[in-house]
Amino acid sequence: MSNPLVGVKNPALTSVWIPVLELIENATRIVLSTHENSDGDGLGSEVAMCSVLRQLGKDVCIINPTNIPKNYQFLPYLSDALIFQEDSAEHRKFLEQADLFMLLDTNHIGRTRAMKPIVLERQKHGQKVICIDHHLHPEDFADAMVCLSYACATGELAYELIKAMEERYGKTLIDKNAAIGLYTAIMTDTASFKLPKTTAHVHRIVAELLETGISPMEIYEKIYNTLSENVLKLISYGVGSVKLLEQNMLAYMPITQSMLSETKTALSDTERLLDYMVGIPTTRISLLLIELPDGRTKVSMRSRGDLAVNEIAMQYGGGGHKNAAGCTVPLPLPQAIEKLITDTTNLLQNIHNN
Ligand SMILES: [Mn+2]
Repeated sequence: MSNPLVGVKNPALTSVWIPVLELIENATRIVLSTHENSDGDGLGSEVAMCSVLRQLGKDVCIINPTNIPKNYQFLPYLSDALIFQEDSAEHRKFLEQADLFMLLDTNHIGRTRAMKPIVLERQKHGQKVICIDHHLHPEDFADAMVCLSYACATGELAYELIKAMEERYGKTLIDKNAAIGLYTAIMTDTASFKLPKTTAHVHRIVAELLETGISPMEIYEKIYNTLSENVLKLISYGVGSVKLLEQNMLAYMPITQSMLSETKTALSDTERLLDYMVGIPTTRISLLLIELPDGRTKVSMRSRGDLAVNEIAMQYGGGGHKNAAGCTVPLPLPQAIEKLITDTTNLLQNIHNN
């Protein structure tokens, strides 16, 4: 297995991609996948890779562990994507017959849920595994892994890979479909080009994508302007339950199962609730705590500056980035709130004392 590359700044990109390019070249049937509860980055990167690999004559199938959120279903190729069912012989066949499994936007194979044991078993019999991601702390499971945390999105790395493929095959591969995927990946993971990793280089990539003729307004409309009356009601409940602590440096929003059931909304409808707390300029840490049906609590965190909330997430088996992380705490909502308030208050105080 190759050594994962983590946090390398300005790597000699072509050489980084050589093991990946070789595995792709030798593959005929390729399965693309991303993490459970997929997002715009994972899905957009799948879409881009699907377009490019099909242009190279590969047999490509997208298989995801969980449903594709409604607002991303407009993306090309996703209407044919499989949502993996463990008991489906057909799904297993697609996964088992692939000679290459390409995982995007997570570096933990467990986040493919029921696909994990099958992929690892097939790997023992020669199926190759590629992992492309930009999160910290990768697991060592892939035959070729490019995990670079300087990247604003997996889509940025998928772009670099596609450029390396263009060079290798001497042809243009970023068509409109690939550009829609990459644009979606980068736009969503940079929170519309405003998070810290949105470099001049990222804007140059986006400029190239726009030159294919894609419409930023149309993509934004489809992904973000999707509020329903139900979601609006959930937002009002959420915003109404925000609490501010520590001189307004810490904000948290509890979401109960009854709020979700009363408003007929789902976990995926809670995605942007954090923005209301981040929008308060005094907040250094914002927490969204969602009561799960099984009694545990899903926690999403955002922070500003040097406050590494991924370290808190890791204590509960989660992870993410320094300023954006998540985990599932094995406690009911009220206890999880208490625990997370203690953890985040300690983090705030440690920073203050240093
Ligand atoms: Mn990502």
